[in-house]
Amino acid sequence: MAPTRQSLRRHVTLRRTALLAALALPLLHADAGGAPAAAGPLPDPPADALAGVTPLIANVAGRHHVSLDGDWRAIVDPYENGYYNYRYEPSADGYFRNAKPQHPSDRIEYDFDTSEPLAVPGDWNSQRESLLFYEGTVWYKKSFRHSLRPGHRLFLHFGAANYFTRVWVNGEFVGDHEGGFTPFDFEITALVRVDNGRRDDNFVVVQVDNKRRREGVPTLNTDWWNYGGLTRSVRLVEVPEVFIQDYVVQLARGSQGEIAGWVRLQGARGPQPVLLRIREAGIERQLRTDETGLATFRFPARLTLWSPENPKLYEVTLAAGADSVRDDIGFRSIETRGTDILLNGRSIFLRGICLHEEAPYRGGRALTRQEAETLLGWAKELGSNFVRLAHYPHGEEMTRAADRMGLLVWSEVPVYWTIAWENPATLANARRQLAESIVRDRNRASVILWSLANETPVSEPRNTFLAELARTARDLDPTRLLTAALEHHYVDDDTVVIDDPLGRHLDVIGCNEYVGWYDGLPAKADGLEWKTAYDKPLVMSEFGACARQGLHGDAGARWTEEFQESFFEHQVRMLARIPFLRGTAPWILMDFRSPRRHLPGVQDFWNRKGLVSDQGVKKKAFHVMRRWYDELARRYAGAEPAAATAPASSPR
Ligand code: GCB
Repeated sequence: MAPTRQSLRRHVTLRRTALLAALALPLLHADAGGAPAAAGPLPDPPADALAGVTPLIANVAGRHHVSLDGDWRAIVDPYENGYYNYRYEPSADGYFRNAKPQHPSDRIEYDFDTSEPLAVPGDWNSQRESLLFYEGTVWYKKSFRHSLRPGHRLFLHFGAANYFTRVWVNGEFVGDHEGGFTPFDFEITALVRVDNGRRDDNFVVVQVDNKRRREGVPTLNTDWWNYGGLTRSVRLVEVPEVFIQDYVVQLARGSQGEIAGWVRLQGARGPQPVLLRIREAGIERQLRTDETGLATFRFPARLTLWSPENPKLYEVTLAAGADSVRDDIGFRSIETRGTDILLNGRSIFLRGICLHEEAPYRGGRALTRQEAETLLGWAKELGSNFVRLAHYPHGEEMTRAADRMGLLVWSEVPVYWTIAWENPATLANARRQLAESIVRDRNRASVILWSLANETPVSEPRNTFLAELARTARDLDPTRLLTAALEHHYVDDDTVVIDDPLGRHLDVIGCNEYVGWYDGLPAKADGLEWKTAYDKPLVMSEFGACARQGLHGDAGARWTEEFQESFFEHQVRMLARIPFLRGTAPWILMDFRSPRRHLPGVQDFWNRKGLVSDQGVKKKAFHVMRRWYDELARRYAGAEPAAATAPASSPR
């Protein structure tokens, strides 16, 4: 018998509680001096921090799954008539029932099966002209058959849905999710009807609402398109009763010759054996979980390290009972020492570029593997070894492609501009999104930086909020570096200082500056001196100027390619003078849609700061950066392993 909505709600709550334990993972970490400490669990994050996080199954693509991608029937519902009755109370007969008239006199005022479809994954804005600016609810429905093997469990997994999502299976509520860019899943084992040969045995109905919310993450105001919908893949993931929920396999922090990590099983009663194999490296380890389903490990290994020059990935397999998972994982170390960033012990300069998750040529949100590779290919042509994935977690195709292509990644959460710092629900939401993105990507060698925020104004409530986020990130991943895109201020006409108190919690200081665009004219950069309150590496995480591709004129004429080119020439000269600079990420690789950009004939709802147009045509400024990056690559190529005069560290 299918559970009632009440019993299911209880079930979901119980399941989530179990996940809190799962996310409170034991992590292998080093002390601030960089010497690897003995393996041991970190204190659990406070329960409230991760409340509501769904039991994320890591690496769903690497498991037995059935894709629900393709056409879904869709109903555009700006007044949420499918959820509320005429008193604006939740209705028992909402569209999630997927009701059908049983008699000619029945009155049912919706019908999924005759409604126009929308493609999943995909945003709705770029699929129908009438939805370009739409912000509100769309209902999605998909029927599916599934033969659940005996002794197996079924999860419904969403790569992402923007922004607030409610999910029902066969008319039963299974859960909701807030946040537009991170994965979530629900167990539906008890709800799914066993296949009896009919195509429409089961149906899933999803309400996706992309209305902006003041208390949301992000909040009301951004500079990117609010693409709504089921923007990433939807999958049924079938796992045995006892299954590998999550794992971390990476170099021990501070080491280049030891692997450390853990595997977590769900559903195990008592200790279980787990096999870890990295065939190419001759590694085969028999592990054993403890009473809670957790196995930790640490052992020496001789590996070819992952780097942008040689993005070596090893096939890693984990097997436990009837379950097994396969992943491609690279091994590298990342640390800081003073103002240096050390990759595999050598000082590097992050020759970066910022990217939005917007498809080249066609526009819109969802990125295929090929589109991710096109964007990252342009980054490589620029001479980059680094990308800033702004301003929210991009799809997994992107970080997987970065792993394969050898691009270091800055990953961030949409804590952008003016968040409701004093609202505890907003903080909980931001922590969940951060946790979900870390849980998804902490086996990606490419990801070296978790960024907590972008251009957030300093205040006590904001500092407290972001310090909490820093703690969440450290708890979930003590091996990567923390950063944030900070603001700066002038102490006199020629001196700019970065001293945001958040810097105390970061390993790498990010800073956005628009000297020569929002702040004076390009030549202003020539006389500026930069100072910092921190003995830490600086990454200039944004600087840029708009140019409409193909618009030419004098270097003094805004919006022309020549103005943008001259802007970058002045910038490069200024940046080259900053002694503690260890990375740059100009704003931005490709022009992108923005509802804030209105200048007719120039912007037309596009932010034109791209170094390439949305059609992939390079602007003149592209070549200025390219030349500088070539020079930097040569300069850093011979960097010796950093002398261990001071301990490498990530202050905590
Ligand atoms: C910024 C923001 C970025 C904007 C950019 C701009 O500082 O971080 O999201 O798109 O400036 O173009 O103004």
